[in-house]
Amino acid sequence: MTQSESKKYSAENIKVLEGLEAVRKRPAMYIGDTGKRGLHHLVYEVVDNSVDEALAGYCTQISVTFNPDGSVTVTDDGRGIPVDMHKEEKKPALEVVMTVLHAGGKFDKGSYKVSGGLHGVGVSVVNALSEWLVAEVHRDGKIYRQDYHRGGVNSKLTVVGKTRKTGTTVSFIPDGDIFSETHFEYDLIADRLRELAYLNKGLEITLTDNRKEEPVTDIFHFKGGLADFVRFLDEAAQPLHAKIITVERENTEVPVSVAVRYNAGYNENVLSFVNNINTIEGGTHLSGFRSALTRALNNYATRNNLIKAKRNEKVNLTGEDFREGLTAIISVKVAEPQFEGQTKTKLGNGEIKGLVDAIVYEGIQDYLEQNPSIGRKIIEKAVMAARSRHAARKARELIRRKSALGSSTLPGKLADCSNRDPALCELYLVEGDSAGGSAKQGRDRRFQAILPLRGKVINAEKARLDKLLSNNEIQTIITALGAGFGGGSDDINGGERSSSDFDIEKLRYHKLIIMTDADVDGSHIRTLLLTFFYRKMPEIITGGHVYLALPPLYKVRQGKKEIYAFDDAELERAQEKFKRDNKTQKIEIQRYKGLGEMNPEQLWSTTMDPERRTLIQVTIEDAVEASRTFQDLMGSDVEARRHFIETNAKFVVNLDI
Ligand code: 0RA
Repeated sequence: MTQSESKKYSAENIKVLEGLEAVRKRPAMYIGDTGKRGLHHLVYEVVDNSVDEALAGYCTQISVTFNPDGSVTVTDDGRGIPVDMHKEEKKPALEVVMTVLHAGGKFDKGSYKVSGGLHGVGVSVVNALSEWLVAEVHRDGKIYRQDYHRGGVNSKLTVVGKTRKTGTTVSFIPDGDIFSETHFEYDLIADRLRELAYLNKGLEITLTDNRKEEPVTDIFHFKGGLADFVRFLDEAAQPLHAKIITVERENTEVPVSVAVRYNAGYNENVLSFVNNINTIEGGTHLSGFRSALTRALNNYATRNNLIKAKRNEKVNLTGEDFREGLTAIISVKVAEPQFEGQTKTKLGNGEIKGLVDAIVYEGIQDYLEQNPSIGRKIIEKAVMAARSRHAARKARELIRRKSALGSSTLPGKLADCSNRDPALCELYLVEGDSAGGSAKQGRDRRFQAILPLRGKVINAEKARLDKLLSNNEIQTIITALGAGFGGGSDDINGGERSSSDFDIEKLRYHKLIIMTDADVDGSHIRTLLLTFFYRKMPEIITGGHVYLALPPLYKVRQGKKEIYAFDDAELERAQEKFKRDNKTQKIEIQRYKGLGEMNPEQLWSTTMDPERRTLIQVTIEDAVEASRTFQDLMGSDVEARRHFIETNAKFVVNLDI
């Protein structure tokens, strides 16, 4: 290289760095945050590129490996990122892809690119946020390699060997200057890779952890695609029909793939994806699917005269009735998706609704004609759902009539607070009358309300809606919250919105704090409450209104000094501190078996005083995991439930992020 050439090279290099420097300055703009989520997003970004190559039909295997040095390696057997000279940039294409922000688009292969959300920011962003990154390409019989450092090049593109294969390997180690956490979590990555393998039938994805002495490997490879995904989601459920209904239309502009199965339960579990992204907020593809499902099933029922109404009864099957016990996945590929909504996970493209509707309608209709026994079972179940819906409406109206009379009909057990601004008010849902009594005495009555729960909380996963609504504790909670219940159905028959429908704007407390004993019964009640909220008022969880109180497990005392310990490690630390301070005096440990053992002042100071308490916010990060977790715990499968209760501690961890 001549003097001037090298100058020019470095000058261009600086220009490159300017682009990626923006990424290093404001990483959150590109990957959401610099914590655990953002860190894992780096891996997803690299894997997404390989999946794109698979979608284009050139790659069948992807592997992800965690290395002992903390780096991660992603390999695919695609065509390999091109290495020829890029005309405008005058650099190898690979280098451009790795060092120029948003260069990926210039190599558009006509596959389904993603826009919006955090996906598709480009592998150069990963490079920018890595202490080092190495790219290796197998192509044209040669192995090419280039090294990078914090987004800049560290070596020229070099041929390092010969090969008969094709493919791309990217290894990188996240930059500790950028990320607050640099440890990749196996389970988190495994969940996403498993999901990708379900969504891309036949694609084999291998995950390996070489960081421990005993390496761990999982191979995700599903010949059944979405049908296998439905089976996985419904592991703990009792299927209404063994065979899974599938509709697949691959060779069109908007490929659509759907898998549907009904189970004996009452809940709806529908996941939707656009270009492999989980559209948590739904969108036009989901609307199209729902309306097609309702119409296809209703037409089938009418045509085959399957609705057997009793005397004086009018059975009118709505979308809601066809969603009871429904587990379904819908996956579409859209060339230019418009993502909307709070979390940019709602598909906005209007044209997709009709397209999906037409494909699904025809597919389900064909399927039912060929599988009449499945059709009959589904209609029978929907008819029962319709009957239950009518009974539930009556129960709901009863609740509405009660609450319409104003605050004088607030439940008698509720000790309300004096403040009327919901944003400042908290409701403690307390297990048992005795703890409820202490909480009432210990609270700050200006903004803390107490609702003791005495009876059994009904299992929202197993109970029919009408039964759920006739349960005392559930009625009390609904009335105390003041936000109504149910409604919001978008079925084709117009829905039945009424003033008793759930309306989060009317929520009387913006913090709902579940306070239960730290024992099996306590965790059971807590889970039942969370199941109810999750299934019937998910808005209060996604709105961040639900919390768990964390009462101390121990009181450690030496003379007049007391320390509360919230776990065993804290207990140990407290004992050590006392021993250090005073070797001779006796240390007493009291283990709290229940909240009721604390007097009002103790309950206030440890668990209720906003200055000193610890609250755990309940969020639903991963809808797939959450629905499985709740099903495992609360569904009708006894073995799964036992297993769940045995590993109960994990439950809180899963929910609270
Ligand atoms: C652009 C063009 C071609 C392949 C790729 C990109 C490609 C990118 C990645 C990222 C990870 N793995 C990848 N594999 C391929 C195809 C060029 C050609 O051979 O025609």
